[in-house]
Amino acid sequence: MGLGYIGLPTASVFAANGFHVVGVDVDSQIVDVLSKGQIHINEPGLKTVVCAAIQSGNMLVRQVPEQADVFIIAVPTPLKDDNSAELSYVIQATESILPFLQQGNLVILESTVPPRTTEDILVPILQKSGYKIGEEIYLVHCPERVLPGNILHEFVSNDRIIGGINDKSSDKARGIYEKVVQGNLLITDATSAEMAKLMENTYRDVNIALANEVCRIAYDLNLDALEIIKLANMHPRVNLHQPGPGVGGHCLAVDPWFIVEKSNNAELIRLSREINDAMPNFVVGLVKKMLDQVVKPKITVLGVTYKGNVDDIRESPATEVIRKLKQANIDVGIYDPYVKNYEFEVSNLEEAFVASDLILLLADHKEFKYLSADELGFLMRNKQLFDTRNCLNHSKWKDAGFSIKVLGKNNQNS
Ligand code: SAJ
Repeated sequence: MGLGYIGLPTASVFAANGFHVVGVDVDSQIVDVLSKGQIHINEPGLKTVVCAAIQSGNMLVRQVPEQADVFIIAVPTPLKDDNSAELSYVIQATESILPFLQQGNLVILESTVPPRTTEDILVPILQKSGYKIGEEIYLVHCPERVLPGNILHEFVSNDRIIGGINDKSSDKARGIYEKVVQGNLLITDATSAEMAKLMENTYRDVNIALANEVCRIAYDLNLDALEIIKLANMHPRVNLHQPGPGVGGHCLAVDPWFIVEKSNNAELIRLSREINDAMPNFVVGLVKKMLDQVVKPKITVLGVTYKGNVDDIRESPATEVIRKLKQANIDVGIYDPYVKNYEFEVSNLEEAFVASDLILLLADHKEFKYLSADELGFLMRNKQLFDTRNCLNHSKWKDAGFSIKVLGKNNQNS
């Protein structure tokens, strides 16, 4: 149920391992695209696995569910405006399988959800089938843990948490996942599985907030935050993450709020979210300083996705950065080879760079390493580069006459 970033790889990997899979998505366009042998997601290797699954006959795509032994729910759980979880897709998907449930079926919730969702929301919905949940219908939360950009590998090799509403449910789910997962299968209860999943991304979000705070403190103290983080990380038990223009994507920027929603004690978790959400504004402040001598400035934004080498713009900090630049009457040209449909116009390389006063790199796509500093500098009015991901070869850009700023490296020209 759900053929998105998680559901589609999940469906096709099960099909590749000999399962008969019916991939269901309510979006008719997605079903059309997949039926034609195309895919709607940019993920390395995925197209090959999906095409093979469909051609082998092991995978069908449909808009409505049908009878099965196992139902896997992998639909989105976005944030509502008040930062609580929007569970309507999970609820609709669960309700839609009710007419097809048969005794002995296993229902697996893979979507990331606030703690207690499986017990408090899914159990009552499934009870409407008339079956005893846990005795006649089995139910587990088995959170996905794969990294966008490396999904197919991690799906098979990562350890997997299986949280059953009872032992029988966990045993059933273990029997399914052990056929495709090479990592360990970690058995627990449903609510612990929900909370453990959220803590994985919360750990990362809090750690990045700490790195972003070091970055901001370093500006106060005239220090190089990247050097400080590098030195601190030489200690065997320290692993500070990297500062950046903000934390995006559908995981780190969202999941910690699911804990905040459920407990007033989630103070550090809430503050970390706020620190990371403030980074776009911090970056825009630095950009304005770099342009304070320029009349009617134009900026070239390189990369608008939430991280490099993916096409995903969900919760991307770039959107907030661009919005704030435009509010400050700064003309913005955007170049991103991964993105076509975006709320702001994405240009070709030349249009994005012509008469520009500053390059602002926000996502570290691998293609950016091969840009010609000389040719692009020739198009620009002022040659300034602000690399917020510390990912370009700065000496190449410096040789082409650019002045360089790296987020966290304070004012020094490196
Ligand atoms: N980021 C930083 N500094 C860093 C690392 C990341 O600013 O040092 C930013 C990135 O630029 C991006 C955001 O954080 O905007 C999130 O990127 P990410 O690569 O950390 O994670 P995701 O969201 O692509 O995938 C995460 C993964 N979780 C963990 O590594 C704990 C993945 O394994 C999960 O399956 C996924 O969330 C998910 O679906 O929950």
